[in-house]
Amino acid sequence: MKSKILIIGACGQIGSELTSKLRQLHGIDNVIASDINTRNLDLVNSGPFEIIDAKNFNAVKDCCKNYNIDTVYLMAALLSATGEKYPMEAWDLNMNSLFHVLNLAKGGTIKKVFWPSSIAVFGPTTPNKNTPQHTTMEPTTVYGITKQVGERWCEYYNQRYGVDVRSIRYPGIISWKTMPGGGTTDYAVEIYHKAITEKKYECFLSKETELPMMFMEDAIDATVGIMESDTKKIQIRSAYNLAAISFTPEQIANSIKKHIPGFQITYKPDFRQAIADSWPKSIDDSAARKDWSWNHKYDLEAMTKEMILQLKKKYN
Ligand code: AKB
Repeated sequence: MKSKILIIGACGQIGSELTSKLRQLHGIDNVIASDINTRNLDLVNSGPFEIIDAKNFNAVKDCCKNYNIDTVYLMAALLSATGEKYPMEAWDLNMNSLFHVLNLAKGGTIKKVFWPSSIAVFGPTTPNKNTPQHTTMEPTTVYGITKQVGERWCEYYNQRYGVDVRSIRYPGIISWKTMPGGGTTDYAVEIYHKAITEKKYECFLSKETELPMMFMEDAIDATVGIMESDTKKIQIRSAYNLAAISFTPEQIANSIKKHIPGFQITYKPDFRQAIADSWPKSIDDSAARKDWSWNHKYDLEAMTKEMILQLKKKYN
């Protein structure tokens, strides 16, 4: 039997591409996209769409019942930089939306949940090179706190109530279709757009700030991969470390210069520098590779080639 899927936060950076992929796999009418507004019209017009506030339990429940939903991907969240500006809103959205879907799964309305965690669960006391799956986690951002607490709740609902919840710790995600919003890793998307449109970019992180990153196609493969794996393979019910590439602003700029020789980068670190400094430089994701055969395809050079190719078409 085909899954009936609800994506909450479908207009966002990952949600929009996840919706397209799941519609290819499961059929347009089996994937219901939802968001708090209709800001992404291409997405809204591409199949069934509902306006849902993820904080509203009854709205989420009614939608699940009306469409006979069995699987929910909860992609709505306030990210690290926005979360620092609106701490209570970040806590409210990130935690309550998670409780809503976990409780719908606990009550039997839905069967399976995907909830994204993040490298933001780690903090300054975490070993920052090849960060292990199980390690010290003392996040310094509100976003990181919500993700760390969320992981504990996911594991609790799985162990105590048998809820089939699956999660990965996304690094920064780079894509050309939809812009990210409110994250610390957003520079790695903005830089490509500015390289094409202005041949220059002022980076809000310092040139040597190394962070874990991933091309969108790999992130979507990982998301679908963990959700479609046999449940016995999912040994970790908090969230899996996930990695592909790590680079600094200087390294990504050098990779862009191979395609746009006149490109210039300058550096003006702001409040996001402290957030980036508290996160790992690289991640050990061997558990995900072993348990459910995760593998990435894109390195920095392959990603830059694709980003520049697609963005040139878009801006032309
Ligand atoms: C952010 O920068 O806040 C996000 C993340 C790493 O979770 N992209």
